[in-house]
Amino acid sequence: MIKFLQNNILRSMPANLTPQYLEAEAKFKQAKSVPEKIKALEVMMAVIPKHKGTERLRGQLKSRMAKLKEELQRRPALGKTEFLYNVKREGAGQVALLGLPNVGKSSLLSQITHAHSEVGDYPFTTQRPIPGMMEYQNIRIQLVDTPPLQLDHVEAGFPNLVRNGDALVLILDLTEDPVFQTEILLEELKQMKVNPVGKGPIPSQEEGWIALRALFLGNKCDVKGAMEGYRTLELKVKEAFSILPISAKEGMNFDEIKKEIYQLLDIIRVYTKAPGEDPDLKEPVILKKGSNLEAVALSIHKDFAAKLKYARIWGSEKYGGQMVKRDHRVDEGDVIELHL
Ligand SMILES: Nc1nc2c(ncn2[C@@H]2O[C@H](COP(=O)(O)OP(=O)(O)OP(=O)(O)O)[C@@H](O)[C@H]2O)c(=O)[nH]1
Ligand SMILES: [Mg+2]
Repeated sequence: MIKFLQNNILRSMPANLTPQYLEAEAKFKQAKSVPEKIKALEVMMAVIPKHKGTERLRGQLKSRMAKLKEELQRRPALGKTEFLYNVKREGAGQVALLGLPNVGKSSLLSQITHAHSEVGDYPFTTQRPIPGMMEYQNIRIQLVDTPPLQLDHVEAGFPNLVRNGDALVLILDLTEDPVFQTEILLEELKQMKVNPVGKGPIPSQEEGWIALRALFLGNKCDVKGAMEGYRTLELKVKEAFSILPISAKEGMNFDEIKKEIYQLLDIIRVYTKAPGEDPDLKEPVILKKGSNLEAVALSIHKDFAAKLKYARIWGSEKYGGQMVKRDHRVDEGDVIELHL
């Protein structure tokens, strides 16, 4: 709808609009929040030439402003909660830890990262998202502990947090009917228009929906009888998803968790080197799986991508310093010498 309105405004635009107006209009189109949009629209209304030719456009701007102000009034408290749920992304990827109350999300975050998130033996201990950095080999991945999901209520900002992330970890308490918990989690994700995807390629999505890779963790394996819960859960999900039995309390399977979370991100690490020198294996270049040499150059500097002539590549046994062109696909662990 907004796109339609914008197109409409564009089409009826008279030729004599000033650069200031066009600049404000560009800002308006890029604005993500309602206050930002209002600010840009105010500028547009102030600088638009006021004559007969812009009369219709001025009318459209005015009614757009009225609608935006109405929208702002309708949700006065939203800004603050949304702000709390706006977690700045850091590291190689952002992964949300999701689950029902008391399943051990905060315990896992506190054990596997250096962050602290309060743990309580009562539900609803966590009331806002808490990020922490998980170290995996030579990279860091951001995990975000979240308040518990519940069927009848989703906090404003929660869906955005989930949708803006790179992947999901779904945590189940194996001592409390994990299959039922799974059904609730999947229903919650549906309401957020998030399609969790386990193994295999990411399918294309209907408009408004997004797909995110997801991993299942069955927690509290240290408790007697938990493995029975794990086996029923495994039967239900293992065909479509990766799943691990864990104990956040005892650190069980933490190496596996890290590896699986890394795999959720669909990224690769390559290393660059200068001619005649060894690569720095502590500083990987992180790229989406399927990236090519041009993407390697671009991640270092935008000029590099433009100036790139060829590269020499070392990696899996097939090449040993072979010369390759900019569209050459790179793989995990490749060492690359860029020539400009
Ligand atoms: N035995 C056992 N208890 C655990 C494990 N992980 C968490 N717990 C306990 O389960 C309770 C809840 O743990 P939290 O980490 O606070 O769970 P949460 O999912 O963050 O809870 P909310 O923030 O309320 O949603 C605490 O009493 C933890 O000590 C585990 O692996 N084994
Ligand atoms: Mg918690």
